[in-house]
Amino acid sequence: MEFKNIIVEINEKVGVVKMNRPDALNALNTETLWELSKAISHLSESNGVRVIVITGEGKAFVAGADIAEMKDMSGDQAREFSKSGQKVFDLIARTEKPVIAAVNGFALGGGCELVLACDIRIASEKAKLGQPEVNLGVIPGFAGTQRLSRLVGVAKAKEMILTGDMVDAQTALSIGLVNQVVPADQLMDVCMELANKIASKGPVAVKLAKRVINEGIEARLDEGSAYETRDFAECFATGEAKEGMSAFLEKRKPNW
Ligand code: CO8
Repeated sequence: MEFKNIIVEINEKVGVVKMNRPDALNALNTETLWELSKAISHLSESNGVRVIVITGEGKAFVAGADIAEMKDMSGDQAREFSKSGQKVFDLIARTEKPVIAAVNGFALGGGCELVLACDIRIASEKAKLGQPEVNLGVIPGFAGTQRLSRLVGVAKAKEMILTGDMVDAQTALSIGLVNQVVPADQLMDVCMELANKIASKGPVAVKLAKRVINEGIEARLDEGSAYETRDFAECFATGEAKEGMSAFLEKRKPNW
């Protein structure tokens, strides 16, 4: 697919989305958000693609929502912009395919919120993450107040959001904001290896595992456990469980 502000490539079973507005540090304007939404929908519907990786061109992953575009917004326009960004990030969080954030540099404001919407976060040692909105007289608007506290806990989320301070990659790792920190020149290799590993697993199982974990975060333990039972049974209903277990017993690779 051809876009102006992002590049989409498919490498076998992995779809790669590269945010590509480096002159504005990949800031999210309305057009870029729309393109991101189209790219994620396209990759979600592409049968061969099993995992999606999102990264950024240049020194930023995404340095936030586009400040130049937001500056003169009215309250109503800001409400709509917030809603449309949340919709795109919900699409990422809810797509059946796992999404890996390859955080190559600055992930600030809406960029940090984009990272939060992904399933797994791998950071370059050069990455810096933060919610600096209070420096601009605003608060996070793409669900950062909600996803950051769910991921790192209320105390750390409040510290980051109320001070607007960025954290470096090692600090992000220590508070659970990213899963792993790697040298900058190895970031994409590590992310592609991880993506290919997940892509080699049972596709229905991977899809259902993501879904049930997401549902469980919002639910009581007994409700979440019931969702797990539902999806455990579904693995058997699709025949994937039979193939996986047969392959194990026959000492061969499964044919998904
Ligand atoms: N929006 C627009 N342009 C940007 C942004 C941005 N978020 N970030 C950087 N740029 C532009 C700069 O203006 C500059 O443009 P130019 O070359 O034309 O002057 C270019 O990118 C390069 O940036 P810098 O020269 O500043 O690069 P530095 O290496 O000196 O600094 C920083 C890098 C520290 C990342 C710095 O650019 C910075 O602080 N950027 C802003 C970060 C920020 O505050 N992000 C949060 C934005 S608010 C937000 O994301 C809210 C999300 C929810 C919205 C809800 C809607 C209502």
